[in-house]
Amino acid sequence: MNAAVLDAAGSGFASRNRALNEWVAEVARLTLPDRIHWCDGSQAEYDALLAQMQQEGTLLPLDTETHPGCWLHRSDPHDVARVEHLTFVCTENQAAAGPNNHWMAPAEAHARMDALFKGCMRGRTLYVVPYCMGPIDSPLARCGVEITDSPYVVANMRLMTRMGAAALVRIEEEGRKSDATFVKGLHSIGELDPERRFIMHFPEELSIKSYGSGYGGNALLGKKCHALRIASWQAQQEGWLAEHMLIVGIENPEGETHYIAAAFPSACGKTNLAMLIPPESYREKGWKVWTVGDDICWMRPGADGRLYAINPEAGYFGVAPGTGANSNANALASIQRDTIYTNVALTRDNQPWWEGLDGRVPATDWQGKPYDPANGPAAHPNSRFTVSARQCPSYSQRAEDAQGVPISAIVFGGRRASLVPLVFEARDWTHGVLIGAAMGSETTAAAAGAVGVMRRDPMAMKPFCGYNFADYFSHWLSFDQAGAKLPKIFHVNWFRKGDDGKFLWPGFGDNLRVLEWIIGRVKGEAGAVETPIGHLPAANHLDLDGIALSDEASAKLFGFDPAGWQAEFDSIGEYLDGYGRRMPQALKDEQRRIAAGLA
Ligand code: O2Y
Ligand code: MN
Repeated sequence: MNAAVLDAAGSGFASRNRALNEWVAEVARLTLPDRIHWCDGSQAEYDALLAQMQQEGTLLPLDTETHPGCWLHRSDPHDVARVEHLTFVCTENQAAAGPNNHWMAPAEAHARMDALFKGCMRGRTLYVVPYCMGPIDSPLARCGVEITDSPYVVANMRLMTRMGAAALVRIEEEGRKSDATFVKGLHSIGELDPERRFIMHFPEELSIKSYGSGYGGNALLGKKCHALRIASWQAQQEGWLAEHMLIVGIENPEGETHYIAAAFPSACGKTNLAMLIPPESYREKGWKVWTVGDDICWMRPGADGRLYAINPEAGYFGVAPGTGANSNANALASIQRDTIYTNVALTRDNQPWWEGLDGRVPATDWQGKPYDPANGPAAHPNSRFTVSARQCPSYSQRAEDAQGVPISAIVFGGRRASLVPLVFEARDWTHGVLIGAAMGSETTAAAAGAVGVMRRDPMAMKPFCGYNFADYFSHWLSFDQAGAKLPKIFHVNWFRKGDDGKFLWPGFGDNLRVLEWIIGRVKGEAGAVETPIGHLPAANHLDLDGIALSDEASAKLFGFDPAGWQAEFDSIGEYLDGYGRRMPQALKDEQRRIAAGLA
């Protein structure tokens, strides 16, 4: 280790948490950075990082008149999405990780990663990034520290989490009460070589090691790695739920707000639903929508038996393409200032651009080349904006509530072109857990790999559950206890297509019509038809005033096809059997009961 590191790790700034100091020193000895910087999360620090990246040419300022405080980062063209095939859960016992995860023995994973990390920060700064997932004063929140050599990651972590001095104080206070409880995340961009890239999780050690990617979920370790993979493990041990869900508050004209948590696979419209703008007729009546979170939800039972939820994040890492005035005006309004854009295109006058943004044309594509439609889309399909949640016009003040918001309904959903109706309701909690476990969806650009292929994605957690899905389903079932006042569970599908291949449901703001029915069911006021797959609304149970649905659309959105569902339940049965004897019997029984009802 060189003198500068010895000085910084040994006698420079250090926290009052010994475990943290020792870990930073140990990482410095391994990675050999030139400098160590402990992040305080201040505006001055953020501004200095941005200026440094501008000087290095890794961050380009955008038009300061139209987009003040906005920047463009272009990632390596081979580093543009999460890499599920390089993402591992490393538990002592392979069965604990389950068939839903890639597994490696912890000793082997550490050895491989430490070989990659050896000396990798020479010539670089090692940033120590303390962060809190959730409101700083919340008993539901959990802390972590990410060590990274990427200033881009530091800047994004400041937007996405409560990062800096306040988080460090909480880590120090918790450290006084017990052993180190913070999650340790070690990250280096390495050489950005896809052949030398791994994202390893060690749930038993509450730690993460990520090497070789600077992009999104691979590098911002507070997000998918901590808040979902590690947190889902912690949640199982501590009796709560860490879920891939948005949280939205729906305020009716009487001023009553119901909070809904909804799980959709990546890039299936969670951000749009979380920031929904009601149709004009609903706005006139006084309906309002409040955004608590757009991607991750931590829930636990409160003293009254209801589930209470927080959004562990403080910002949005949203998909840019498709974000427009019609699809998500709130997101668009949020990202006019103080936003980091990644892999979007540029207009001639240096404004960000992507497919689905009206009014302007791209001049430069996401790789910085002159735009030529022959080379594909101008913006990368997984290009992103990072912005503080507080900039969203529909931001809910309850997002800061330390106790969380009470959840009235849980909604599962997928991208299904056929079979699955617009909405249906589970008969009870066990049936709802089966609906979540059986969720299927057509894949999107949010992860590397083929797009448009149907895969089962239970509770939208396939890439994110830090342990065996069979145990995860058991954990979900365990919430159904005496005294529990659990939310009702629903399934939605905004993506049903007609024979002409076009979407049958208008989606976006009109999805509020479905949420109104859901809230009506929660309150015992809305009607439904009983079927073997659950309670379905008939078309006249929803407020469809102002939208014209064809006969085909009504039949497919509100109907159910027994033969098609029989085949679907056979496939669900096979899927559950894939988890062997660990799969809870209650879920298998539920599948068999419904399959028998369909036969
Ligand atoms: O790392 C990426 O490519 C983005 S993944 C992501 C980012 C924000 C919210 N959700 C997701 C996801 O894949 O679910
Ligand atoms: Mn997500």
